[in-house]
Amino acid sequence: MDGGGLPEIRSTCPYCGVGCGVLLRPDGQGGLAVRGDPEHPASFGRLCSKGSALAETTGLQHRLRAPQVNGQDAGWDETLQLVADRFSDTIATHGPDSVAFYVSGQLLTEDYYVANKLMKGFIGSANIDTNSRLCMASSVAGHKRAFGTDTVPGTYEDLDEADLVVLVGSNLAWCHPVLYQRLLAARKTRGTKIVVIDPRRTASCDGADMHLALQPGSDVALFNRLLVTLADAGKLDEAYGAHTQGLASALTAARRDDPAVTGLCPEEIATFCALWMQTEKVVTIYSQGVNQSTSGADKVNAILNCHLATGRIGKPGMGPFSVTGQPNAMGGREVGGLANMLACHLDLENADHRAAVQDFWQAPAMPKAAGLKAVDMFRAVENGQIKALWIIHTNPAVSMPEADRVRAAIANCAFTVVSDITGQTDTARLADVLLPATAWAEKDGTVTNSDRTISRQRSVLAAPGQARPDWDILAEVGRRMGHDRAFSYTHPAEIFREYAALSGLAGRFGRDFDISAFADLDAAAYAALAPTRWPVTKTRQGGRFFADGHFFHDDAKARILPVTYRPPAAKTGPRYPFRLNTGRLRDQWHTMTRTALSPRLSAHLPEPFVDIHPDDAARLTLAAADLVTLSSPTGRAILRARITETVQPGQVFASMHWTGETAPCARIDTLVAAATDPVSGQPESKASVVALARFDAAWYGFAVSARPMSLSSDYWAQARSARGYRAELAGTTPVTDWETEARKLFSAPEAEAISIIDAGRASARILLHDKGVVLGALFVAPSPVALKRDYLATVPGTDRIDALSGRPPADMPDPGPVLCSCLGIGINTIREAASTGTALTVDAIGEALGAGTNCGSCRPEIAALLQTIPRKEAAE
Ligand SMILES: Nc1nc2c(c(=O)[nH]1)N[C@H]1C(S)=C(S)[C@@H](COP(=O)(O)OP(=O)(O)OC[C@H]3O[C@@H](n4cnc5c(=O)[nH]c(N)nc54)[C@H](O)[C@@H]3O)O[C@H]1N2
Ligand SMILES: Nc1nc2c(c(=O)[nH]1)N[C@H]1C(S)=C(S)[C@@H](COP(=O)(O)OP(=O)(O)OC[C@H]3O[C@@H](n4cnc5c(=O)[nH]c(N)nc54)[C@H](O)[C@@H]3O)O[C@H]1N2
Ligand code: SF4
Ligand SMILES: [Mo]
Repeated sequence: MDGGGLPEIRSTCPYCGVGCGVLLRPDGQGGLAVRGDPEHPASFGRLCSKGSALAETTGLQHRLRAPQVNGQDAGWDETLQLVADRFSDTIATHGPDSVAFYVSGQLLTEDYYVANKLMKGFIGSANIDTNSRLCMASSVAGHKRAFGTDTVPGTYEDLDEADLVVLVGSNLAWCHPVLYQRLLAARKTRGTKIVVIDPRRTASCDGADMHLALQPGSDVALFNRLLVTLADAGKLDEAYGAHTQGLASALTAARRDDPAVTGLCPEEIATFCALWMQTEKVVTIYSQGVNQSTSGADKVNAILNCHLATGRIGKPGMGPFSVTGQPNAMGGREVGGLANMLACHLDLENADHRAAVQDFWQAPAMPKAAGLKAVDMFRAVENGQIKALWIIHTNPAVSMPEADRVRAAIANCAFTVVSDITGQTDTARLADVLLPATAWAEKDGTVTNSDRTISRQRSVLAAPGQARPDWDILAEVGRRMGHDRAFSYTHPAEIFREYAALSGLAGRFGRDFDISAFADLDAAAYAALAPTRWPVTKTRQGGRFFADGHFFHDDAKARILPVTYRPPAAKTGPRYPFRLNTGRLRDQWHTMTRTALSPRLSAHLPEPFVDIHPDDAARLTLAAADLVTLSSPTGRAILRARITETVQPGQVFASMHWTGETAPCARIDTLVAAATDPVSGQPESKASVVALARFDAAWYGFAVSARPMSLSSDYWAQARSARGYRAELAGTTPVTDWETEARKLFSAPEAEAISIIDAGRASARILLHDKGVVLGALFVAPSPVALKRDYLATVPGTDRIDALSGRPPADMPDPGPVLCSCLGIGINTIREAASTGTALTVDAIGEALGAGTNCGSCRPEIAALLQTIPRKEAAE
C-alpha cells in the first residue's frame, strides 16, 4: 500500500469533526492515494467510507480555474480591486454595517482568522457569521451560559473509558463513523452500554442497548426528569456542588416539566434514569438533534445540568460531549467566526477584551455589539440593508432554512462575491464575482477537531489554473482596502503565529483558549506540527477541563440553569399534519459538491427520498417508490417515498443533501421555516411541518448515460455511477415521441437507436449507441419502473446494446444496491452469501466477502439486512 512513488504526506480528512489523520501519496499526475494515518490520535489509522473515497473527489473537471466577473473570466488584479473598491465604497457611503461576510466551519483556522480580523478589526463591523450558526451555535451558547466559555471539557479517550454512552440527537454511526467504531471497540472489551435518544431509529441504534424514540423537541423534559430523579435519590455530588450555583432553581424548573411530553412510557424513562444513576462513568454525546432547535441552548443546558450536578465532568470516562460537525467547526469558534464572538474565546461585548484585541491588531475600529446572525443576515440582504456580501466555503442557497427566499435574496443583492472551488453550486451561480479557491489537498493550514486537537492540513497537489488559498485572497482584499501592514501575510505559518500570540492575551484574561506556546513556531516547526490538543502553554498541554471545579465565570463557578420544555415553533395541524425531520446520509457530505463526484459514495443512496411510516403511507394510499409532494408554509419538494418503521407515525425524515445541481425538486431547506433559538440564533432544521400528497406523474423514467444528461423534466435526480451517470425522472405531461426525448436527454441527435415502444401500455425503452458502444438508455412507464438499476448503471460505454431487457445476462449476477461502499458490495451479494448458509453474522459476511471490513460504517446496515433474511432460508 505504501510502496513506490512519492513519499506519503500527513494531513487531515476534510469532512467531519472527528478529524481523522490521512496519509496522502500523490501519484505525480494529479492523482492521490489515501490511507488512514495509524499515528493520528483521533483515528489510529481508521477512515470511514467518505475518507476512504477522498481520492475519487480530487479531479479537476468541475473546478473553477479563474476569477469570474459577471460570468466572464477575469484576472486576479482587476477582480480583487473590484471587490476591494465595492466593499470600500459601500462602507464609505452606507457605513460598515452595510457589508457582510458569511463563512464556514470548513475554512482552515488561518483563513478564518484573516476573515474575522478584516471584518471585526478593520471594516469595523461584526457582520461576519458562519454556517456554524446552523450547526454549533446552541452548543456554544449552552457552554458559555454554564461554563463562562465555549469549552469542550472532555477528550476522545473518554469514549474508551466510559461505562455508559448516551447519544442524544446524534447519528454517530453515520455522521462520526470513526468515533462510533471506537465506541463499539470499547464496548467489546469493556461492555460499554449505549443509549440512543432520537425520534427516529437510526443506524446508531443497531449497536445500542436502548433506544428512546422521544417526541421531536422534547429533550429538555427528559433531562429535567433525569435531574429530578437524581436529586430525589440523593445521587447529586454535594462536594462538587460547591463549584456550581443555581441547582435549587434548576430543580424547581425541572419539577414543573411533565415527562409525558416526551411520548415515552414511564418505565422507559425510569430504566434510563436508573442506568444513568447507577453508572458513574457516563459520557453524553450530543449533536444536531439537540442544537438545531428553537430550544437548542436549553437542551444543551438540560444535559450539562445533569453532569454538573453529579460532578461527572472533566474526569476520565465522564462528561458532556458536543461533537462538532465540520472539520474546523471548533477552530472557527476559537478564532471568533461567529457574529457575537471575538477571537480566542474573548467576548465582543466585553470592553476590556475588545480594547485588548484592538490594541493587539492595531485596529482602527472595533464594533461594540454583536453583528447579524445567519438568518438575520440574509433577511438584511433581502431588505437591502446589506449591499455587499462575501460568501466563502459554504452553499447557503441550499443549506439555509427558507432556501428559496435566501436564494432570491442573494440573487438580488447589489454585490455578491462567492469563493468556492467550483462554479457549479446553487450559490455560486448567483455570484457577481466568483473567486477560485484552492481545495483541501492543495492548501496548507490547521483545523481543530471535536476534542480540541489541532492538526495540520498539508498541500500535496498543485492548484488548478489560478486558484488561490482563501487566506491569501482575503489578505489581498484587506491590503487593497488600505490595510497593508495588518494583512501582509505571505504564508499561513505567519497567521498561525499571530493567532497563537493573541491567544496568550486571552490566557492573561483567564480564558481557556490559550495556545501561546505556538507563538514562536518557525516555518519548519509549523510544517512539522504534530496533532496537539489545546491548551498549549508553557505550563500546560491538553488534558480535560473542570475536574478541579474551576469555571470561567467571574466567581469561577458553573451555572446550573433553570430550563423548561418548549415545543417546536411550528405546530402541526389539519393543513400541515406531518413533522419533517431532516439530517444526513452515510456517504454524502452536505450539498454534495465533493462526495457526489465519487461513484462509490453515490451508489449507497443515489436518489433523494422521504421516510414515511407504513400507517401514514396506508392512509395516504402511498406505495413504496411513489413520488410524494411535500408542501410547507415556505416551499415545496418532490421526493421518492420510502416506507419504513424507522420513523414514527406523523413524522417524516428527509436528507439535506440534494441541490439544484443534483435534484432541483429535492432542495429540502425550501420547506424549513427560519424559526430560531432565542438564545443562540440557531434555526430549527429538524422540526418543520409539512403536508404530503402523491405526485401523480404521467410517466416515470430511469436513465443511464456515459455523460451528464440534459435533464428538464418535472422531477429528476442525477447521480454518478461507475460508468457515467444514472437518473430518475418523472413528468406530468405525456410525451408522444420518446426517441426524440432520448436524443435530447443524451445530447446525441445523430446516434443510432434501438427502441421498444409499447404504445398500448404507454411504455418505452430506448438505447442510443455509437457503432455498438452504448451512449445511454432510457426506460419509461406509466408507473414507477422496476428495473435492475445497478446492473444497468454498468452498461454505458460497453457494447451491451442488448441491455433493453433491463435484466443482466445469466452469467452476470446483479449485485443490487451497494451497501459496503468501500469494497463496492451490493445487497444481493450479501443476501446470497447469507442465504447459502455460510455467512450468518456480520463478521462472517466480512470473512466471506470483505464487506464491512474496511471502515465498518456499513456494519449496522449489514446486521439489519441479515435480520430480514428468514431463518429457514438462511439455514438452508
Ligand atoms: N455522512 C455525513 N457525516 C457528516 C456530515 C454529512 O453531511 N454527512 N456532516 C457533518 C456535520 S456539519 C454535522 S453538524 C454532523 C451532524 O451529525 P448528527 O447530528 O449526528 O446528524 P443529523 O443527521 O443532522 O441529526 C442527528 C439526529 O438528530 C435526530 N433528531 C431530530 N430531532 C430530534 C430531537 O428533537 N431530539 C433528539 N434527541 N434527536 C432529534 C435526527 O433524527 C437525526 O437522526 O455530521 C457531520 N458528519
Ligand atoms: N434542513 C437542514 N439544513 C441544514 C442542516 C440540517 O441538518 N438540516 N445542517 C446544517 C449544518 S449543521 C451545516 S454545517 C450546513 C452545511 O451547509 P453548507 O456549508 O452550505 O454545505 P457544504 O456543501 O459543505 O458547502 C461547502 C461549500 O464550500 C465549497 N468548498 C469546498 N472546499 C472549499 C475551499 O477550500 N474553499 C472554498 N472557498 N470553498 C470550498 C464547496 O464546493 C461547497 O460549495 O447545513 C445546514 N443546513
Ligand atoms: S470519520 Fe470519516 S468523514 Fe469523519 S474525519 Fe474520519 S474519515 Fe473523515
Ligand atoms: Mo454542521
